[in-house]
Amino acid sequence: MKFTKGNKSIRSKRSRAVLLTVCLLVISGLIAGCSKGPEEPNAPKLLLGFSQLGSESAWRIGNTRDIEEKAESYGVSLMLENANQKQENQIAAIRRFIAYKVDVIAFSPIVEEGWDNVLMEAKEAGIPVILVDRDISTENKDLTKCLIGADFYSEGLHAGEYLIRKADSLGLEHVNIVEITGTEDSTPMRQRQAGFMDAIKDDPRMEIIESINGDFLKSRGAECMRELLDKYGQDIDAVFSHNDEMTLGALPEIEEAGFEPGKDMIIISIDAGQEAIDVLKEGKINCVVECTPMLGSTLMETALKLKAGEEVDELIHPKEKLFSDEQDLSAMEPRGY
Ligand code: GYE
Repeated sequence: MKFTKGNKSIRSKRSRAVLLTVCLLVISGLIAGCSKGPEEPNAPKLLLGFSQLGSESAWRIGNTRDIEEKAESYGVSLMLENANQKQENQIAAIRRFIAYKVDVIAFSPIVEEGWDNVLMEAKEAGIPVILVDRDISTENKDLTKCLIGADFYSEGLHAGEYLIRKADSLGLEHVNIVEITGTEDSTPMRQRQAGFMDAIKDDPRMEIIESINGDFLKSRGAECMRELLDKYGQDIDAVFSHNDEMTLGALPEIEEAGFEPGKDMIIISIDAGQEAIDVLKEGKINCVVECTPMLGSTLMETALKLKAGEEVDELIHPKEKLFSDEQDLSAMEPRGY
């Protein structure tokens, strides 16, 4: 468990501070008849338990870093646990947060199903829960307070709309698409796929010849692409990859098979981390839909509101853009992830 402000010291600091406060109260009460003691100067405003799902991508690493930095700047004491891509580790982390009596729990669920029991335990303990990045699937809507994360459906939709524009500009009559998806049963996988399908479904040129699970990992992106190239070779016109990591794994495979990514095959990715943007500028990727990992400030503000007993918005989507070979990208700011 990573803990950014000494947890053990909090209790002993608290008991010393309580003793001090009591003494000060008695003295000041005796002298001036005053009944209010001073506040403990270094007390954290909030103790937040956050279960991160893993470190599979530049997106995820940027997201963890942003949450750590924002906890620091908002004066929030953060208990951070990394689940290394395992749901059972996330469930165990949430149970530890409950046992520790944190003020607020936040987590990025690796998949959508299977959270009801542990979230019921948090609810019974009276601890509010924030979903970060990904959603859960449950009948019981009041297990969590809100979701702070991207609109994955729109991301998929924008990716599909770009492909239609690109096919128009190249005058393509038929487009064979291979899709490399993210982690099965995760929100971004489900929603990006749904949005993309909806964007292309009424265009008779568009055909998804295969959809394959790349688990959001670079190594899997390479493996999937190798498999697809073996099967379909030059029949592949477009690759829709659910994240930059898998795209960056797939590109060398395409080159090794003797094709020029970005020219012989249209390459579409999601996240828009720095490395993918650099490759987009080189012309090997045609389009990257932005998905921002910078969710830390909104998370801290929302957690502080919940601690104060205030209402919060149920759904908070950050604003996101699309970067492609349709634009002049020479003056782009560094991405920060
Ligand atoms: O696109 C991918 C990461 O849930 C939005 O997870 C996130 C996705 C992101 O591993 O790179």
